[in-house]
Amino acid sequence: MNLSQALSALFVGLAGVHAASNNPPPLVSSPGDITVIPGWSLQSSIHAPNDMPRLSQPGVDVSTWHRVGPRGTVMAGLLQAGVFDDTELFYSDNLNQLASETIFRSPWLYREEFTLNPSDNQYFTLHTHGITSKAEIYVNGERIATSDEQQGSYGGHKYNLTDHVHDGTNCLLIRAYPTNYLRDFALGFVDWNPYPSDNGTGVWRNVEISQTGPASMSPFRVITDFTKPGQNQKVNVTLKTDLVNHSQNTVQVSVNGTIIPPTGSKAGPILRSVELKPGESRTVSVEVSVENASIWWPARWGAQPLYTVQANLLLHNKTMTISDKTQAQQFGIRQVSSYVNQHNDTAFVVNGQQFQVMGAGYGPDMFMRFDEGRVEKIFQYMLDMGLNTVRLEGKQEHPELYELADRMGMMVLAGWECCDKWEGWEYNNDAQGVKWGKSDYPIAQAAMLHEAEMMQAHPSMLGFLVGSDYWPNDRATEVYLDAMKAMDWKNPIIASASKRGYPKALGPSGMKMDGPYDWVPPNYWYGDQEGAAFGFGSELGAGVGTPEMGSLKKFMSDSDLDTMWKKPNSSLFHMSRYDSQFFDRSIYNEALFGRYGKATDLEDYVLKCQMADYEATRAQYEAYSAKQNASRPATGSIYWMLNSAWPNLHWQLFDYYLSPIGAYFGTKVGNRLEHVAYDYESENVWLINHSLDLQGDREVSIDLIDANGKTISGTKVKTTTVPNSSKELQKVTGIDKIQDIAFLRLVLRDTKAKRDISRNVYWLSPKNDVLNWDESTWYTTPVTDYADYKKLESLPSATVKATVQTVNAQTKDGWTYADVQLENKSKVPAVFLRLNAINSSNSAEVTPVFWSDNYVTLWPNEKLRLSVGFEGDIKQTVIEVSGRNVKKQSLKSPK
Ligand SMILES: *[C@@H]1O[C@H](CO)[C@@H](O)[C@H](O)[C@H]1NC(C)=O
Ligand SMILES: *[C@@H]1O[C@H](CO)[C@@H](O)[C@H](O)[C@H]1NC(C)=O
Ligand SMILES: *[C@@H]1O[C@H](CO)[C@@H](O)[C@H](O)[C@H]1NC(C)=O
Ligand SMILES: *[C@@H]1O[C@H](CO)[C@@H](O)[C@H](O)[C@H]1NC(C)=O
Ligand SMILES: *[C@@H]1O[C@H](CO)[C@@H](O)[C@H](O)[C@H]1NC(C)=O
Ligand SMILES: *[C@@H]1O[C@H](CO)[C@@H](O)[C@H](O)[C@H]1NC(C)=O
Ligand SMILES: *[C@@H]1O[C@H](CO)[C@@H](O)[C@H](O)[C@H]1NC(C)=O
Ligand SMILES: *[C@@H]1O[C@H](CO)[C@@H](O)[C@H](O)[C@H]1NC(C)=O
Ligand SMILES: CC(=O)N[C@H]1CO[C@H](CO)[C@@H](O)[C@@H]1O
Repeated sequence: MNLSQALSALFVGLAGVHAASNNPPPLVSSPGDITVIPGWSLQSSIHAPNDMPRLSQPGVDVSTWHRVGPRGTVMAGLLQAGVFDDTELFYSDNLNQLASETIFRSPWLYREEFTLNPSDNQYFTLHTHGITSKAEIYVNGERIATSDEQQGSYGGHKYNLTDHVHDGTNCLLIRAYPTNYLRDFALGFVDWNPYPSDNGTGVWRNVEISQTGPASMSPFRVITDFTKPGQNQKVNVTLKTDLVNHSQNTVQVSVNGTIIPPTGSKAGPILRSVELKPGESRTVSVEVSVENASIWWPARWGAQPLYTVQANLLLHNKTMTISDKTQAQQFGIRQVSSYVNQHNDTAFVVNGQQFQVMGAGYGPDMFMRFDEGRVEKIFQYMLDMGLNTVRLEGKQEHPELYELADRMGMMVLAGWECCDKWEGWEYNNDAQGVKWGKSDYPIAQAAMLHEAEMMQAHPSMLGFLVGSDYWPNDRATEVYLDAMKAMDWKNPIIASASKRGYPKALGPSGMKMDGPYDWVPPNYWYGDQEGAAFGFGSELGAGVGTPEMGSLKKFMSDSDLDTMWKKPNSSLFHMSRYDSQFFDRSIYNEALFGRYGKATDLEDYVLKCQMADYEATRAQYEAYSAKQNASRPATGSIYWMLNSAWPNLHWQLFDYYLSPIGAYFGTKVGNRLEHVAYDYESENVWLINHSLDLQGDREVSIDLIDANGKTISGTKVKTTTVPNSSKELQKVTGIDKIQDIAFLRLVLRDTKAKRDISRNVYWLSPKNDVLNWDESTWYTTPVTDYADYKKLESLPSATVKATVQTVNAQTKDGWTYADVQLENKSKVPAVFLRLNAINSSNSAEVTPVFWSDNYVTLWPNEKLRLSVGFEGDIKQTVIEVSGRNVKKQSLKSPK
């Protein structure tokens, strides 16, 4: 279907009323049941009658409406229903064709019928978790919520359905109002990408119906008194739940539950009896003693043991009937705290250890489609790159994200989004968000209560930022803090992601937001200003993340691709939004051509981009790693950004199709657990250790050669490494002797285990980039003289022998693991070798794909073995190898 056909498909009408068909099984049938509305019929209010009471009666024929899943924005629904196709929408500037569609400026209806069998003493509740931007809710012809009550993308509410439901078919109708990011508490993209055509309007999160007896209970909030690991640790776990009496009588109830501990740990029972008077709501605390507590750690530092708690609320009548129950909830035992150090920088502590945040900023899908499997792959990529924290800037997604993070050991820095309505403060003149009025505070309160409840028990929570670019005013801060307190929030609460100001009640944020967001050279990170490696950088990076050719061709037309390299200052639809600073690649391209030479064709351009991107992310993470215990420590770095909401040209470490790129492997090298890094500014070598337990003797080899493979210098240094710290080793000799270009190889070796731990090659220019710090802007620091890598264009060519070895093909889970042996058969270095696994049936890159290393540079006659893992069959996979000065070859898999 092309776009104009798709648009006319939006204009589908409404037929008459028809009799209700056979009743399916009831949605909920026993006390304690809670069920997600399984799907919706979706229609624009323009194409439906305006009579909501009638439309929300069972029996209306909506068979011509779009059938969509349980949660999804309007666009997500239309994509799911096949009205649009994202391959087509994302191609070139096709999305622009929807920009002026008036259909997105009117409300949309989500309607569903379902069966219930209410009986005496049974109570029904509707649970919302946020509807964008706001909604009226109707049940069986009656309005149960106004759009003043049900407001905001994070407004989670409970509505009492008891008097509104009946035996047989019931109907729920939601009228969701269009969204304006400046006016509504929604999920905006600011300058990340073009806005989704519907601004995210709709029932983007699940809606649930629950049934209880006379008394109900809330999910548990979990508090532990754990501070630091010790032996046979005894930990007190406090479980809190809110009980409500729905009946006209005094009821005697018991909270009766169990904790299932991980192996080796033991937890007491949960038992507590209380009397609830008529009209009473009360919070009950149960303290449970846990012996041999299993401690939860971030991925790199240990395991992720999880405890599961589940309880029933029993009525004390003769049969001890269940009145309500909690769903199984996971929690972990660990402690997280933060402090502002003497430099006014925030630092985090996890289980008593200094925790340097190495993170990146998360982008949800542009249409808020949530695929848990995709998020899992994204987190796997993060762990593979050595990242330990994901920052969600107002994109808190769904409970599944936190459960994944708990299981995978990924720390989460959640928080509210910048700009837009969320930061409509009197003192914020940088953004256009409508200033807050009296009616906004209850919306913010509901949002904070709901998100805090969802996140509270998760061990993966590192903190919550109640502001991003700007801090909340005192009144909003009080609203947020009261809500956090009500939800027993024990993790750090931080005023904002910048140092612009702070509310008294919270104190300084200790996080800097001084850029860069656009290109800066590698030596920038070793400076002592702006975003350089000191303190906590809450969102920063050299703006890189260019996809490789295979991905580019999926979303860029030939003319878009021509524009990208032939008109370096032109705007591009697949960069940031049109009104942002980042709509073109002019700063990046000027540096790229200035340092690597003008692009001669598209392939040459993309290859140069990969080198520049690799260099950029490696330097950022290496510098932050190197300075982790400097006199002014680098306490954290959040790369801007991790991934993109749609196929994008920058601000990402892998592309929308999950293809790892130059920026990915630069990050992966820069974050290695143990590593040696070159300091572009001081010309020193740094020894880095991010582990808590690796220590002892190490040997570092430092070798510098020229383009012909001739040695400029070679040194071996003996040293010892200490956990969770870095130190300067010594200066690289011979940098001053570089003629046109040189390659520096650093190898870190564990001499006892006779094993190379880290191996890494830099290309170095006879002159360094020169920064003009005084002319820094919020997004970059200009460069007055560029490093010169132009010699890379005329390197003597190298021959590399490459073979696929040791194949563990198609293991039980369908994954293939293989090694690729590379051998440089030349006397000159083989530079920037890229290995790519291609599916031979469709010529597409296999993703996700996990390479131990990539974009590697080999010394003359050097051998290097890389490993790869991917889902698929090696027999249908071709491994391609190419390089800056190496001809492309395709490897056949061994028989
Ligand atoms: C989306 O929000 C922006 C403000 O951020 C507004 O200008 C635009 O009109 C909105 N689009 C729709 C379809 O409502
Ligand atoms: C843990 O709980 C027990 C029983 O309530 C109490 O005696 C003990 O003091 C608590 N331990 C700590 C460290 O609070
Ligand atoms: C819900 O409505 C029923 C019926 O009117 C009432 O008995 C019950 O107390 C209400 N529940 C709450 C939590 O207000
Ligand atoms: C609590 O539940 C367990 C089963 O999960 C049951 O064996 C026990 O008798 C219950 N306790 C009370 C007081 O009802
Ligand atoms: C705790 O662990 C120790 C050592 O493994 C063991 O001897 C002891 O029995 C355990 N205690 C409990 C309550 O499981
Ligand atoms: C106990 O209470 C439940 C819920 O109100 C009711 O259905 C059940 O009949 C009661 N049982 C007895 C023995 O009173
Ligand atoms: C830290 O901030 C406080 C004010 O919040 C200021 O007085 C102090 O000088 C700052 N310290 C440093 C080292 O910048
Ligand atoms: C292109 O952009 C760069 C970087 O912003 C700038 O220095 C240069 O003058 C621009 N060139 C043209 C022709 O506009
Ligand atoms: C008789 C009576 O007051 N029952 C109360 C039990 O609790 C619910 C919820 O708080 C009230 O709505 C009822 O009025």
